[in-house]
Amino acid sequence: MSTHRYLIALGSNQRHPMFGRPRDVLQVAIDRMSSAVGAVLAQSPIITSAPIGPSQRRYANGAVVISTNREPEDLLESLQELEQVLGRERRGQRWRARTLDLDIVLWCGGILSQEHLQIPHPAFREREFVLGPAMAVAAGWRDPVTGLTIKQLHSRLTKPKPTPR
Ligand code: A4P
Ligand code: MG
Repeated sequence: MSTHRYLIALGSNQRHPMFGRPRDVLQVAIDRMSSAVGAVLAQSPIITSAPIGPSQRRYANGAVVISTNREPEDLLESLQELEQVLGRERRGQRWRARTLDLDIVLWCGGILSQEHLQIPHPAFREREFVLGPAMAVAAGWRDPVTGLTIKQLHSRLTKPKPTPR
């Protein structure tokens, strides 16, 4: 059985009745990941970010690099179980407020394109709330699609655009 490395993005913008504030929910999720899924090799600081999309509440976001023998589909299943255990209701509209969202951003195996799972995560290059925390744990990790590192993707996203004359 081989070992895989993954970059996982975490987000929460709703309190959990037992675990508390969004940032506390993320910490519980990270602790559970390390006992139920695989070793957490690096953990970013947890940031607060303005919501993208219809939800009004601010998010707590973070990122981890994990090492596990789970294949991508198995990992997605475990992460979805964890989302459910920590209180996410999988009904209603997309992008509603949620206690926990776990996305697989990158995988050491490169590109995976399946109906229910795309790696790299299709939207991560445009999201500062993913690239910011990811910088802290995987700055040199190269996106297999663009060939750019997380650090390069982050500066591409955040550097001011030249104003047209
Ligand atoms: N899926 C496909 N590829 C992946 C992958 N690489 N990792 C599928 C995880 N899941 C993947 O996801 C829907 C389906 O995507 C899954 O069943 C899986 O088969 P979901 O988590 O149920 O739905 P969602 O989270 O509502 O949709 P999505 O597209 O994951 O939303 P995002 O992209 O996660 O965006 N603003 C801030 N500041 N911070 C945030 O964290 N998050 C969102 C949600 C919007 N705005 C935000 C934030
Ligand atoms: Mg998601």
